[in-house]
Amino acid sequence: MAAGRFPVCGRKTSGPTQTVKVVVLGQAGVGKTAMTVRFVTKRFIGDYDPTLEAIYHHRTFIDDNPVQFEVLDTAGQEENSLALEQKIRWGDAFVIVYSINDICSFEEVMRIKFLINHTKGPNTPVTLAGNKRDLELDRMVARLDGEKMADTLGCGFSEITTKESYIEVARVFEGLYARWKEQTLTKDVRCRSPKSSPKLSPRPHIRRVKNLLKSTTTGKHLDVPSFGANFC
Ligand SMILES: Nc1nc2c(ncn2[C@@H]2O[C@H](COP(=O)(O)OP(=O)(O)O)[C@@H](O)[C@H]2O)c(=O)[nH]1
Ligand SMILES: [Mg+2]
Repeated sequence: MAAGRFPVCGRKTSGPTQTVKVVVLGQAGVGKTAMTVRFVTKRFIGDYDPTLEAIYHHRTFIDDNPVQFEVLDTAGQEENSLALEQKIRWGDAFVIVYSINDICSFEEVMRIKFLINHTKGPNTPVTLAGNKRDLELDRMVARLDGEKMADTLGCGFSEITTKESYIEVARVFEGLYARWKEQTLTKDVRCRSPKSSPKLSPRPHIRRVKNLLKSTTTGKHLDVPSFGANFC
């Protein structure tokens, strides 16, 4: 991708583009699609086909570094563990979404995290997002319970309202990126023997990702350009 396609923020950029593959997981109806589209376009769009499953490509800057997000928005419907595992295998980092007005969606969090641990290992970067904070009157999950759950599972936590705040949604992805980066750096330091080359192995080419996902999703790829400079 040409560097010139990045929004110009009047800042110097540093380093090559980093690509992070994020999988958005959670029960149907919690707002996964709304959240993903909000992140990518800044807009809140009320209703989506609940069976929609797609990968969104989004380029942005975080701390002056160009970052390419590839976000797999899962449908989360009647998902058996095996199908879910295939999608988890594809990702580098994960957002588990529940809805603060739906206790069942909160109970699902544990199962999803267990699957991530099982498939990718316990140190995989994960963040928990309690969505629909604007529906305070219908709240069924206390904020404290969300925090406790995140502590127990060893992941990040935030309560957000996708409907009312773009910035809260952006922070979820930004925070997850920070976790992923930290994790990747730690892994590099651990894996690099004194004699080995400091070169990082290249990330898989996008075509390979498409092939990888052919059997796991409906395979739609939406290349959505950044709308303005998100972090300017
Ligand atoms: N009140 C409120 N509704 C939301 C919010 N986020 C999503 N929704 C609504 O929740 C419903 C399900 O959203 P959707 O993104 O399709 O959920 P998904 O099945 O998890 O992808 C839609 O009617 C959205 O408009 C939010 O933050 N607040
Ligand atoms: Mg959806």
